[in-house]
Amino acid sequence: MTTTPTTTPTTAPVLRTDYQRAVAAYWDTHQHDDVNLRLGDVDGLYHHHYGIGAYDPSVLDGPRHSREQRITGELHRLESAQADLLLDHLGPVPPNARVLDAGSGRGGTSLMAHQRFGCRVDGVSISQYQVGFANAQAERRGVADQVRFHFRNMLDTGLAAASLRAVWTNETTMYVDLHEAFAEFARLLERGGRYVCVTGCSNDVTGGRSQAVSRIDSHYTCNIHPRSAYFAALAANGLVPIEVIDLTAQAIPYWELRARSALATGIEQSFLTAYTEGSFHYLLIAADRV
Ligand code: GPP
Ligand code: MG
Repeated sequence: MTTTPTTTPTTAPVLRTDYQRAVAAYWDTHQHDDVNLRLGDVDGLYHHHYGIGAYDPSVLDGPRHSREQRITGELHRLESAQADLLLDHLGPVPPNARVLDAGSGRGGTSLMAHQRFGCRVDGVSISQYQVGFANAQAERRGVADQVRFHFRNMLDTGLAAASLRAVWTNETTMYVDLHEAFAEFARLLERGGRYVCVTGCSNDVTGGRSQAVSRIDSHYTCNIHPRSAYFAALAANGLVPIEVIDLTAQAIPYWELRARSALATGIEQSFLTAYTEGSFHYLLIAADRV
């Protein structure tokens, strides 16, 4: 782990609950996940989130021997488009600002943020494997002095209060209690700082958790929250939404293309069912710290 002058040592262990230990074990042992490694190999940005936007149908045509390569490139393009959209909503981030990627995975979104803003980026993850992988990517790109990944819990980052211009979570809030997470993000953000959340959430209107949503939870060892829980927890923690975008329709083509790829993992149909039946939404929420 990289230590920095702005992360203070905490005495509390990073992993505090059996659930957190199970989640860390899941990511620590997912080291040969082809769907994420093959996509990341395209340009060295390794993501752990899904894609948005229409795919180019021509990738399904043409020579058979290069079909998978075309699909892989297209899935990766859609995942990077998702990260770009998230970064579009961080507001102005000057090069001397600091930002946090809460649940930073293999580092893709953090590296894109540094590329775009030239600012200092810290990422935290409870998977030591992911932290090591992401720091190696920052080294390879020659930005390890500006983009650093830490084995830390997003609920207790050890970063200084009011030190950050922006915080984001890119499909990671389904692993945490929203009140605990948003309390920590509110502590870290300067007044007027921006929090951006991209997440899948269940639909309060259709009632309890659908079978498709339950399958997604069990596939990833996560706990998808209802839509209402996000807005209640934001409001309770001084985070005031400025924009909410329902990305559900834009999320579907990625899953349709992925279902036709040799990299499909078996969870594709659950996302397609959940999105099309309306029991699950894919949202971007941008909120300001007041
Ligand atoms: C993708 O990770 C994201 C999660 C596991 C969190 C769950 C997200 C929801 C919107 C419910 P990944 O890129 O490692 O998944 P996969 O291996 O399936 O591509
Ligand atoms: Mg993935």
